[in-house]
Amino acid sequence: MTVRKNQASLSADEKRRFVAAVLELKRTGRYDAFVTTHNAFIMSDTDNGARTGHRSPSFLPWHRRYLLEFERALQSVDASVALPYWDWSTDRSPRASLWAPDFLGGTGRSRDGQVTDGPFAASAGNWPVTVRVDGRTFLRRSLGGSGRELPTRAEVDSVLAMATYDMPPWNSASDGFRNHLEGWRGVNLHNRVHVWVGGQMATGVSPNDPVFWLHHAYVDKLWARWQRLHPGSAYLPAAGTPDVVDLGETMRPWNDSRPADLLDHRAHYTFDTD
Ligand code: CU1
Ligand code: CU1
Repeated sequence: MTVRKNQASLSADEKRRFVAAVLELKRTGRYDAFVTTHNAFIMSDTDNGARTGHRSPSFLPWHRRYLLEFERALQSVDASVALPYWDWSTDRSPRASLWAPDFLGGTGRSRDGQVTDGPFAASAGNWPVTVRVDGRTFLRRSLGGSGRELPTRAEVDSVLAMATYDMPPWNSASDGFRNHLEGWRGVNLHNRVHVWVGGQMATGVSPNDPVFWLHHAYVDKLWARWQRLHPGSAYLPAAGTPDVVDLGETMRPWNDSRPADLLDHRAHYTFDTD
């Protein structure tokens, strides 16, 4: 059984194995296929059209399935690997061990944002950014450079307290848990973390930065915590809503996956702590 652990508690060997599996997927081209898929959904997910991955109720189940696909790919390289999660409400500093050279490497240099240490630095030679939105072929970051702080525990709790999953107009203007977690309204949790990291993370090709997976693994964990806090609250909408994925509708690009199939993460993995 896959157990997803807090990245701050990984052993040196667990970090090494995670990084090695990521680099192997990159070497074979499988990694870049994930980046391409994500950017295609970012481009097509709009507030007034068909929307699946973002700005819509299926933001959470879509990314849950997307992470599962990536985790299975990692496990095809090394069966011992699981996705770690980054609790950004606790590990809030660019000096956190997450950003050390033995794991993800640190922030980018001031001149051009280029990450210069760790396994994903351009100088290490194993991380050419090929699926990109501009000409720059190196991983970029500007940790905290946006001038905003990462979300606090109190801000996380304020969003977890919202009892309704989602509501009309089922997009970036909605009230409710999903949209406050996604970050288009209110204190802004998920979107703000993308902006805090900066570089590719602030774009549609955000999975070019491996921290994408650790960020979304934590967003996914917050969904599971919300479900436990609100046992009477269901995924919405239930049925009959144009342009968005209802509870029982299949989700692109997978034709075998409905939100209803993804509500219980325990069928696939558990977390080290609740
Ligand atoms: Cu996304
Ligand atoms: Cu995201």
